[in-house]
Amino acid sequence: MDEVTIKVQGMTCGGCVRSVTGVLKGLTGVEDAQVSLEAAEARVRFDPGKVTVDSMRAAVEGAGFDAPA
Ligand code: 9UX
Repeated sequence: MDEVTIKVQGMTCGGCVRSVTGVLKGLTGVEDAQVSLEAAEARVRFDPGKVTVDSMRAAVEGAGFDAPA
């Protein structure tokens, strides 16, 4: 299992945090996601054989937030 921290910009309340958490945890291969509003980032534990960091960023962006590299 790998771990990565990705930037997540545009979250403004706890609902946003729940949305981003759900989107990340909904990806096959994502084991856990801890999203911080204050830090504007998500720490994700994942199986690199099943999911890529790029696909995590794409999923976050698809939910309406920014996930810069
Ligand atoms: Mo809060 Mo975020 O009312 O998508 S849920 S701003």
